[in-house]
Amino acid sequence: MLAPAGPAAAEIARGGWLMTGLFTVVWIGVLALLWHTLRRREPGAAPRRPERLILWGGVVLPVVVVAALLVYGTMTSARVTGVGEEPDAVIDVTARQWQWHFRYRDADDRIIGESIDELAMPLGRMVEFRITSEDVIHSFWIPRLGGKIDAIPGRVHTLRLRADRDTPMRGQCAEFCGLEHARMVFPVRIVEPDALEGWLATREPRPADEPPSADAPAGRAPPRHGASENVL
Ligand SMILES: [Cu+2]
Repeated sequence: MLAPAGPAAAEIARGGWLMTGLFTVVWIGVLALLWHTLRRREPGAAPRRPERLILWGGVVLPVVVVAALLVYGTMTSARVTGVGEEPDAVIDVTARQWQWHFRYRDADDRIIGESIDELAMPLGRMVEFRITSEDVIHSFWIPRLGGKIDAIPGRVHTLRLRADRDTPMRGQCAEFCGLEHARMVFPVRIVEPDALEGWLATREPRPADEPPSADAPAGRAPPRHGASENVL
Protein backbone atom coordinates (compact mmCIF):
# COMPACT_ATOMS: atom_id res chain seq x y z
CA MET A 1 0.00 0.00 0.00
CA LEU A 2 2.91 2.33 0.76
CA ALA A 3 4.71 1.29 -2.45
CA PRO A 4 2.06 2.02 -5.09
CA ALA A 5 2.48 0.47 -8.54
CA GLY A 6 -0.50 2.05 -10.31
CA PRO A 7 -2.52 5.29 -10.47
CA ALA A 8 -5.30 4.27 -8.05
CA ALA A 9 -2.86 3.10 -5.39
CA ALA A 10 -0.76 6.25 -5.89
CA GLU A 11 -3.86 8.35 -5.23
CA ILE A 12 -4.60 6.41 -2.04
CA ALA A 13 -0.99 6.72 -0.83
CA ARG A 14 -1.00 10.48 -1.56
CA GLY A 15 -4.27 10.91 0.38
CA GLY A 16 -2.91 8.84 3.26
CA TRP A 17 0.25 10.93 3.53
CA LEU A 18 -1.73 14.18 3.19
CA MET A 19 -4.01 13.20 6.08
CA THR A 20 -1.11 11.95 8.18
CA GLY A 21 0.64 15.33 7.71
CA LEU A 22 -2.48 17.40 8.31
CA PHE A 23 -3.48 15.58 11.45
CA THR A 24 0.08 15.65 12.77
CA VAL A 25 -0.12 19.47 12.53
CA VAL A 26 -3.51 19.45 14.33
CA TRP A 27 -2.16 17.11 17.02
CA ILE A 28 0.90 19.31 17.62
CA GLY A 29 -1.44 22.35 17.84
CA VAL A 30 -3.59 20.61 20.46
CA LEU A 31 -0.49 19.68 22.49
CA ALA A 32 0.76 23.30 22.25
CA LEU A 33 -2.60 24.60 23.52
CA LEU A 34 -2.58 22.10 26.36
CA TRP A 35 0.93 23.13 27.38
CA HIS A 36 -0.02 26.82 27.14
CA THR A 37 -3.11 26.26 29.32
CA LEU A 38 -1.31 24.26 32.00
CA ARG A 39 1.57 26.74 32.13
CA ARG A 40 -0.54 29.89 32.58
CA ARG A 41 -3.26 28.66 34.91
CA GLU A 42 -2.64 29.87 38.42
CA PRO A 43 -3.73 27.41 41.11
CA GLY A 44 -7.37 28.01 42.10
CA ALA A 45 -7.94 30.70 39.44
CA ALA A 46 -11.03 30.47 37.24
CA PRO A 47 -10.32 29.71 33.57
CA ARG A 48 -10.22 32.78 31.32
CA ARG A 49 -13.07 33.25 28.86
CA PRO A 50 -13.05 29.97 26.94
CA GLU A 51 -15.82 30.93 24.46
CA ARG A 52 -13.52 32.24 21.71
CA LEU A 53 -11.27 29.20 21.84
CA ILE A 54 -14.29 26.88 21.65
CA LEU A 55 -15.71 28.87 18.71
CA TRP A 56 -12.49 28.94 16.68
CA GLY A 57 -10.76 25.75 17.77
CA GLY A 58 -13.83 23.61 18.39
CA VAL A 59 -16.24 24.74 15.66
CA VAL A 60 -14.61 26.79 12.88
CA LEU A 61 -11.37 24.80 12.55
CA PRO A 62 -12.98 21.31 12.41
CA VAL A 63 -15.65 22.54 9.94
CA VAL A 64 -13.00 23.99 7.61
CA VAL A 65 -10.65 20.98 7.86
CA VAL A 66 -13.39 18.35 7.47
CA ALA A 67 -15.08 20.25 4.60
CA ALA A 68 -11.74 20.52 2.76
CA LEU A 69 -11.16 16.78 3.23
CA LEU A 70 -14.70 16.01 2.01
CA VAL A 71 -14.09 17.94 -1.23
CA TYR A 72 -10.67 16.32 -1.68
CA GLY A 73 -12.04 12.83 -0.93
CA THR A 74 -14.98 13.21 -3.32
CA MET A 75 -12.69 14.37 -6.13
CA THR A 76 -10.25 11.53 -5.42
CA SER A 77 -12.77 8.68 -5.22
CA ALA A 78 -13.44 8.65 -8.97
CA ARG A 79 -9.72 8.27 -9.66
CA VAL A 80 -9.45 5.48 -7.09
CA THR A 81 -12.19 3.34 -8.66
CA GLY A 82 -11.40 4.33 -12.27
CA VAL A 83 -14.81 5.86 -13.03
CA GLY A 84 -14.76 7.32 -16.54
CA GLU A 85 -11.62 5.42 -17.58
CA GLU A 86 -11.85 3.46 -20.83
CA PRO A 87 -10.80 -0.15 -20.04
CA ASP A 88 -8.37 -1.99 -22.36
CA ALA A 89 -9.22 -5.42 -20.95
CA VAL A 90 -11.88 -7.07 -18.81
CA ILE A 91 -11.44 -9.76 -16.16
CA ASP A 92 -14.40 -11.37 -14.40
CA VAL A 93 -13.60 -12.16 -10.78
CA THR A 94 -15.65 -14.75 -8.91
CA ALA A 95 -14.89 -15.31 -5.25
CA ARG A 96 -16.01 -18.40 -3.37
CA GLN A 97 -15.06 -20.22 -0.18
CA TRP A 98 -12.09 -20.31 -0.57
CA GLN A 99 -10.92 -19.53 -4.01
CA TRP A 100 -10.50 -16.75 -6.57
CA HIS A 101 -11.60 -17.56 -10.10
CA PHE A 102 -10.53 -15.23 -12.92
CA ARG A 103 -11.97 -15.20 -16.45
CA TYR A 104 -10.26 -13.09 -19.09
CA ARG A 105 -12.19 -11.42 -21.92
CA ASP A 106 -11.02 -10.04 -25.24
CA ALA A 107 -12.19 -6.84 -26.96
CA ASP A 108 -15.28 -8.68 -28.29
CA ASP A 109 -16.22 -9.79 -24.76
CA ARG A 110 -15.34 -13.42 -25.48
CA ILE A 111 -13.66 -15.42 -22.72
CA ILE A 112 -10.09 -16.15 -23.79
CA GLY A 113 -8.87 -17.95 -20.70
CA GLU A 114 -9.20 -18.64 -17.01
CA SER A 115 -7.01 -18.95 -13.97
CA ILE A 116 -7.55 -20.01 -10.39
CA ASP A 117 -5.93 -18.33 -7.37
CA GLU A 118 -3.47 -16.57 -9.64
CA LEU A 119 -4.02 -13.39 -11.62
CA ALA A 120 -2.21 -12.05 -14.67
CA MET A 121 -2.52 -8.41 -15.73
CA PRO A 122 -1.16 -6.75 -18.86
CA LEU A 123 1.45 -4.11 -18.02
CA GLY A 124 0.33 -0.51 -18.43
CA ARG A 125 -3.24 -1.40 -19.51
CA MET A 126 -6.41 -0.34 -17.74
CA VAL A 127 -8.17 -3.52 -16.62
CA GLU A 128 -11.81 -3.57 -15.65
CA PHE A 129 -12.51 -6.13 -12.92
CA ARG A 130 -16.14 -7.30 -12.64
CA ILE A 131 -16.28 -8.74 -9.17
CA THR A 132 -18.89 -11.02 -7.65
CA SER A 133 -19.21 -13.88 -5.16
CA GLU A 134 -20.91 -17.26 -5.19
CA ASP A 135 -21.50 -17.66 -1.48
CA VAL A 136 -20.59 -15.13 1.24
CA ILE A 137 -19.15 -11.62 1.10
CA HIS A 138 -15.47 -11.53 0.16
CA SER A 139 -13.35 -8.49 -0.69
CA PHE A 140 -10.99 -8.10 -3.64
CA TRP A 141 -7.79 -6.24 -2.77
CA ILE A 142 -4.42 -5.79 -4.46
CA PRO A 143 -2.76 -3.29 -2.08
CA ARG A 144 -0.08 -2.11 -4.52
CA LEU A 145 -2.66 -1.38 -7.23
CA GLY A 146 -5.65 0.14 -5.48
CA GLY A 147 -8.39 0.04 -2.91
CA LYS A 148 -10.45 -2.94 -1.90
CA ILE A 149 -13.98 -3.60 -3.09
CA ASP A 150 -16.46 -6.13 -1.74
CA ALA A 151 -17.49 -9.23 -3.70
CA ILE A 152 -21.18 -9.68 -2.92
CA PRO A 153 -23.41 -12.58 -4.06
CA GLY A 154 -25.92 -11.46 -6.72
CA ARG A 155 -24.11 -8.21 -7.47
CA VAL A 156 -21.27 -7.26 -9.80
CA HIS A 157 -18.95 -4.53 -8.60
CA THR A 158 -16.63 -2.78 -11.04
CA LEU A 159 -13.08 -1.67 -10.29
CA ARG A 160 -10.59 -0.38 -12.87
CA LEU A 161 -6.92 -0.83 -12.07
CA ARG A 162 -3.69 -0.34 -14.00
CA ALA A 163 -0.30 -1.84 -13.17
CA ASP A 164 2.51 0.47 -14.25
CA ARG A 165 5.33 -1.57 -12.78
CA ASP A 166 6.42 -5.03 -13.69
CA THR A 167 6.93 -6.19 -10.14
CA PRO A 168 5.59 -9.22 -8.27
CA MET A 169 2.69 -8.36 -6.03
CA ARG A 170 -0.08 -10.12 -4.24
CA GLY A 171 -3.80 -9.90 -3.73
CA GLN A 172 -5.78 -10.83 -0.67
CA CYS A 173 -9.37 -11.36 0.41
CA ALA A 174 -9.99 -8.45 2.77
CA GLU A 175 -13.27 -9.57 4.32
CA PHE A 176 -13.40 -12.42 6.81
CA CYS A 177 -15.25 -15.12 4.88
CA GLY A 178 -14.80 -18.29 6.89
CA LEU A 179 -12.15 -20.47 8.48
CA GLU A 180 -9.82 -20.47 5.47
CA HIS A 181 -10.14 -16.74 4.80
CA ALA A 182 -6.42 -16.14 5.40
CA ARG A 183 -5.58 -18.56 2.59
CA MET A 184 -7.53 -16.53 0.02
CA VAL A 185 -4.40 -14.94 -1.35
CA PHE A 186 -3.35 -14.81 -4.97
CA PRO A 187 -0.10 -13.82 -6.65
CA VAL A 188 -0.46 -11.10 -9.29
CA ARG A 189 1.75 -11.54 -12.37
CA ILE A 190 2.29 -8.45 -14.49
CA VAL A 191 2.93 -9.60 -18.06
CA GLU A 192 3.60 -7.82 -21.34
CA PRO A 193 0.23 -7.30 -23.09
CA ASP A 194 1.29 -9.57 -25.98
CA ALA A 195 2.24 -12.33 -23.57
CA LEU A 196 -1.12 -12.59 -21.77
CA GLU A 197 -2.67 -15.15 -24.12
CA GLY A 198 0.48 -17.27 -23.96
CA TRP A 199 0.34 -17.17 -20.17
CA LEU A 200 -3.33 -18.18 -20.23
CA ALA A 201 -2.54 -21.12 -22.51
CA THR A 202 -0.34 -22.52 -19.75
CA ARG A 203 -3.26 -22.35 -17.29
CA GLU A 204 -5.55 -25.03 -18.67
CA PRO A 205 -8.71 -24.97 -16.56
CA ARG A 206 -9.55 -28.32 -15.06
CA PRO A 207 -12.75 -29.97 -16.32
CA ALA A 208 -15.68 -29.57 -13.96
CA ASP A 209 -15.89 -33.27 -13.11
CA GLU A 210 -12.21 -33.69 -12.32
CA PRO A 211 -11.43 -34.07 -8.61
CA PRO A 212 -8.93 -31.64 -7.07
CA SER A 213 -5.35 -32.69 -7.62
CA ALA A 214 -3.61 -34.46 -4.76
CA ASP A 215 -1.21 -31.55 -4.23
CA ALA A 216 -3.98 -28.96 -3.90
CA PRO A 217 -4.01 -27.34 -0.46
CA ALA A 218 -6.44 -29.00 1.93
CA GLY A 219 -9.87 -27.43 2.11
CA ARG A 220 -9.75 -25.82 -1.29
CA ALA A 221 -12.68 -26.74 -3.49
CA PRO A 222 -12.09 -27.44 -7.18
CA PRO A 223 -13.47 -24.80 -9.58
CA ARG A 224 -17.16 -25.37 -10.17
CA HIS A 225 -17.48 -24.05 -13.69
CA GLY A 226 -21.04 -25.25 -14.28
CA ALA A 227 -22.47 -23.80 -11.08
CA SER A 228 -21.13 -20.28 -11.41
CA GLU A 229 -23.25 -19.28 -14.42
CA ASN A 230 -26.46 -20.23 -12.62
CA VAL A 231 -25.65 -17.97 -9.69
CA LEU A 232 -24.90 -14.99 -11.92
CU1 LIG B 1 -12.81 -14.45 1.10
